[in-house]
Amino acid sequence: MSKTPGKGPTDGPLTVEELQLAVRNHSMPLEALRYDITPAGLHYLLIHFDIPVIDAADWRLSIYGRVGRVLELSLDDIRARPKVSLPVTLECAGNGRSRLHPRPVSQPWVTEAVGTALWTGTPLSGLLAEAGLLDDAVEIVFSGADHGFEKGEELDYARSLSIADASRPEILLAYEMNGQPLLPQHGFPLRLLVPGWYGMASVKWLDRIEAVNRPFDGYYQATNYHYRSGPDDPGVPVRRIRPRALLVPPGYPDFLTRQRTLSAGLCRIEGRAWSGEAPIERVEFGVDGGWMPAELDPPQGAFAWRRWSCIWSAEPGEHVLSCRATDAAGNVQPIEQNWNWIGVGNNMAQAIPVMVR
Ligand SMILES: Nc1nc2c(c(=O)[nH]1)N[C@H]1C(S)=C(S)[C@@H](COP(=O)(O)O)O[C@H]1N2
Ligand SMILES: [Mo]
Repeated sequence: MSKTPGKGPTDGPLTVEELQLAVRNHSMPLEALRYDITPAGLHYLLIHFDIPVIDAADWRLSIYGRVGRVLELSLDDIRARPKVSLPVTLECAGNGRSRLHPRPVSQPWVTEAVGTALWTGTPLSGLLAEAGLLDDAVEIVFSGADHGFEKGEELDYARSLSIADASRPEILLAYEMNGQPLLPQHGFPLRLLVPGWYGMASVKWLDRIEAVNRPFDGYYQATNYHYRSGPDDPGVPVRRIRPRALLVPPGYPDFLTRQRTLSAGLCRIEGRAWSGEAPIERVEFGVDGGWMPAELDPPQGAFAWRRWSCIWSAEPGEHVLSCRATDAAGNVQPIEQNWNWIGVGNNMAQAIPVMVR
C-alpha cells in the first residue's frame, strides 16, 4: 500500500467519507470572527480518530528517552508549575481545502477552520530542563492517547519538534481553554500548544513526551503534512501558518444557499487577520476585484488574530466581497488557489457573493 497520504484529488461531488468527516469536525461559524476570544463551543475541531475518555485521576504524563531524569507527572504536578496564559489562534492546515480544483479528498474545510482561545498551561521548556536533555537528543516526540489507522498502519497521533523549536518560550503544555479545564474534544486533560504553527503540531490528549536521538519518522510527521506537488514528490514539511484575513459576512443569509442580502448605503465591514510567520502588517478589503485598505485594531498578542474593519459604501446590485492579509515578512495572501496534493496551506482569499438592495 502506498505510504503517500490522500486518495488523490477529484472534481466530483462530495463523497460520503468527506461528509462523515465534516459532521465530526466542525468549523467556526464566520460570524464568530466578531469575538476576540472564540467561545469554546464555536472553536473549530479536528479529531483524526475517536475522542479518548480520560480520567484525570489515573492519567500521567511521561517525559522519557534521551533525558537525564525520567518524569512521571500527574495533572496536579503540572498545575503546580509556573502558569502562563496566552491568546493563540489555531488554524487547521487543511483550511481552504474544498476550495481547491481539483479537490484532495479529506476533511472538506471551506475557509473557517480557525479559532482563537486563551490557553493556560506551563511552558514546555521548564519541564524539558527538569528532565535534562542528553547531548545526543535531536527531537522531542509528542504522543496522544488517541489511536487508529492510516493507510493500513496502526498508530497513535504523534508529532515531533526539533530541540530548538521545542525550546521556544511560547510553547505550552495547556490544561485550560478560556479559563476552564480542556473540553474532551480539545484534548482533556493536557495538550501541547505550538503558537504560530498550523494546528497539527498542537498534540491533544498528550500523555508521552520522548526525547529521541534521530528524526522522528511517524506518519503525521514524515508522510502527512507536507506540501507535495504529487504523490511522488518528497515535498516540504508544513509548519507555520500562512497569512489569512477573513471577513464577517455582512447582511442576512439565505438558509440553504447562504447567499447574503444587505441594504445599500454605508456598511461597516469587519474581520480578523493572522499569520504565524510574522505580525500582520496590512489588510485590504476587496469589492469586485478592486482593493481598499482596512484599519487594523491594536494586536492582542504575538500569536492571536488581529481585528480589522472598514466602511464600505454598498451600491445596489450583486457584488463579490473579499479580503487579503500581508505580514511583516512580506508574505501576501494570494487570490488564486495554493494547490498541493493533500490540500494544505490553501490561504487563497475569501470570496463572499452578496446582493445589495
Ligand atoms: N492527539 C491528537 N492531537 C491532535 C489531532 C488529533 O487528531 N489527535 N488533530 C490535530 C489537528 S490536525 C488540528 S488542526 C488540531 C485541532 O485542534 P482543536 O480540535 O482543539 O481545534 O489538533 C491537532 N492535535
Ligand atoms: Mo488540522
